[in-house]
Amino acid sequence: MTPESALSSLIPADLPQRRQLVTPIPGPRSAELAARRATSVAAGVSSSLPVYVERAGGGVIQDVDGNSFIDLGAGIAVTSVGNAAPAVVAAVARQAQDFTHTCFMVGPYEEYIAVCEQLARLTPGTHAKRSVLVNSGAEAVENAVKIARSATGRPAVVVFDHAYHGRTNLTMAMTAKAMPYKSGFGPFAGEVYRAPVSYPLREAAPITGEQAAARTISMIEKQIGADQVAAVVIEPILGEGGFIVPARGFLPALSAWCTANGVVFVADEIQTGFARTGTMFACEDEGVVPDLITLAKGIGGGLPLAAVTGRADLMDAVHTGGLGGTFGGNPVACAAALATFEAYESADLAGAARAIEAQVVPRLRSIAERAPQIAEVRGRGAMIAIELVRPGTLEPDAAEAGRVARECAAQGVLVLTCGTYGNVIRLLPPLVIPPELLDDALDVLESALMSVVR
Ligand code: PLZ
Repeated sequence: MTPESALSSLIPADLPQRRQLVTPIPGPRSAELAARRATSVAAGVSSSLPVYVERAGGGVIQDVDGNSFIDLGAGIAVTSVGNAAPAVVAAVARQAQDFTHTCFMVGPYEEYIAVCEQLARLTPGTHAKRSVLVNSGAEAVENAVKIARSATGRPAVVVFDHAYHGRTNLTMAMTAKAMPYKSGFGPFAGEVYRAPVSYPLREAAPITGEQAAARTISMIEKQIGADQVAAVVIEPILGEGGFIVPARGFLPALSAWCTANGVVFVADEIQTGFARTGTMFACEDEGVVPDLITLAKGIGGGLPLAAVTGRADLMDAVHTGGLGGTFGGNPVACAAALATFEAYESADLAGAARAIEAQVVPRLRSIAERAPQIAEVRGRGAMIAIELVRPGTLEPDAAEAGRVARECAAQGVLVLTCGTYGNVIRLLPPLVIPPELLDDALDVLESALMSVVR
């Protein structure tokens, strides 16, 4: 199979790849479900789309009223191989027939081992590696911290401004943004220290990546002490914080400092990983080889699975029985992951991500020349952001981001927002999205950005 035919085989054949609205948004069935939801689902859980999903595949989400939306969110960077990708569906069905669960800590099975072998092969670096499989991104980050502390005997964890690492107690402490993630949920875990990152658009004066790293390192040395630091945990492109791409040189300098000081460098590639940024992992862009890498989202074609993969000496420093969990490395999720890994390579989805960048970024840059509220278009591969401000300033405009997202949804295009200031539109399409469909979505996004009813 050529990469092109491998790619099109990931799209369910009977789901038309088009945008089509056949009812008002939300339609009557969605409105009914919204009413049921109000009396059964906790109010703390929110949703971006006002409609309820019936099917999804390729670049399309179909709702319960028969409306078809273009999916520029991929379930927050999860369904990179496409939703209900036929190869993944078949692997899931096969595994579910054999057995759905034994618990790897009770009755181990081959699929778990095969996933760990593939992760060792796919992640940066040729050193000996080990993996542990868990259920969610937050759980992977928690385990990376446990492993780093156990291996180094040190307490401190360094995280960054604008970081997002999850919603569990330890990862809330590691996440930067108070609302909605932390407010009212404290007290938080101790020994978590926040350092400045490199955010080129918002530096007081232009500085290089190396200079930004020196600023970070100086803060760590003065306020924590290098010999107290177990791990530095960083997203190579900061996701929820606004798709912030650190200046070139920042990550390599930070990683080199970690190596020189016996600090475990943890790349949180939960959002950036698995071909999303045009390479299998975002770290590869600058040749950074992390000691540990946290993985989730794109790992399993939509099934819940996550992992910590890293240096064998660090991973194996933990005592027997120190890592685990009932569902971690569930066999159905592992089967899905194995089919998903196959798809990334046979369909060259990293190449597809680069093609998406080539299609989207020049178009957005040309819109930016005409839309004064766009401060910056940035990102890599199929992880692309538009940061919105009050024209002529750098003052974040969250209301404008919300307006654009709502207007897109009303026209049948799902776009997500993000950012510490809530003022960033982010594009995370499935990597299998057909180019014509993506063009149609960009037309809608352009008219939403240009229809300034401000
Ligand atoms: N690390 C880098 O992006 C999840 C969060 C959505 P979980 N990001 C989406 C929300 O509002 O909850 C994420 C991430 C990075 C860790 C996580 C956490 O992954 O699988 O959501 O626990």
